[in-house]
Amino acid sequence: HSADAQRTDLMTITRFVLNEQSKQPEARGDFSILLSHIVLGCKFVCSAVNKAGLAKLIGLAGETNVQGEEQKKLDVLSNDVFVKALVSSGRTCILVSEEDEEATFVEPSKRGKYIVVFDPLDGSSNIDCGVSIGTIFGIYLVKENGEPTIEDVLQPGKNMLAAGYCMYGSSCTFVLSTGTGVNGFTLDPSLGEFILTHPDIKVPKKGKIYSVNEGNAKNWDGPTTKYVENCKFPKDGSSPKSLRYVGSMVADVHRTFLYGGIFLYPADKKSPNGKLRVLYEVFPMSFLMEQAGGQAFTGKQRALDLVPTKLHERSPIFLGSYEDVEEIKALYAADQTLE
Ligand code: P6P
Repeated sequence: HSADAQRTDLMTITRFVLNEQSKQPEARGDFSILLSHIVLGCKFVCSAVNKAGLAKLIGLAGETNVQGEEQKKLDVLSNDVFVKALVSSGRTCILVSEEDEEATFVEPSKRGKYIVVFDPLDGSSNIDCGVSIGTIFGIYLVKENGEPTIEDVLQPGKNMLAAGYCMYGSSCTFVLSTGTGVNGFTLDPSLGEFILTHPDIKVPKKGKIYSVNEGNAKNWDGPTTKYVENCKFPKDGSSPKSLRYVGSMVADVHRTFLYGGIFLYPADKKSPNGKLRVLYEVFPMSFLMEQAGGQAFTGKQRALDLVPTKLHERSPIFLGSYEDVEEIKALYAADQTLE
């Protein structure tokens, strides 16, 4: 009987968010409507990404189709879909995308109270070899009721109302937090619905995996070098950690949520602010990681306390299991005292 009950009690993401929002007395459904448009965008991208492999044969996105027209690259196509979905939701006023140099200010007639920062297809360089990629997004409330300005976007990550990502891999997984924990949903293609499959995700307190591009080791600073050294040659006689690095942030961070460990994209001599972007990579993943009981650190401070000054600003990031991040925080603190 219980198996039957489970099969018929489908907790879709739409139902889940409506439940969550019904607990907010002042909620008028705007957030649920916004989220449903983000979910629509992800379903479209999931379908387009899954067809990408066939693109070579049938000339879809990123290839020249049979009429010899250059099809849009998947990341450009995904960006177009998200911008149109978010504008048409009537719930947004400013959009910041990895794909667009400037912010999009929604026309007054379609304006709502939310700001969405997003990377429509992060890791898209991995599409051709079939590695998982993803959409990452964060949601802020506009600060002032007057004319929206870029100042409304440059808010610390701790001001985010919600954040999430959708990973296009062996299955399509949508991970979301609206500030009361983290939940994972898997797309059931036969229903076209995201179903709750990972309720209340908590990152293990300590992990056995470190995730970093060791190819940058020559340029790392002292604390990162020491930390990675400890992962490989533990001083306390414990067994060495495993290295897992996909090179696609959504895949590396999703594994960290489920298996624990630490993901690092440190600063190095070539890129003093690291590579990952603050607004739509570092903040959403840091928001989620804290909601799942983990930590996110920039090498200098709690990642969510960072106040961005430019739209596409970068920051070093160390995020994952609480205790693993504590260790690298201690190494950076010790390094400060030496200066
Ligand atoms: P590297 C993908 O290009 C990306 O933006 C992230 O998804 C990923 O974590 C990172 O860059 C990988 O960078 O320098 O290790 O190839």
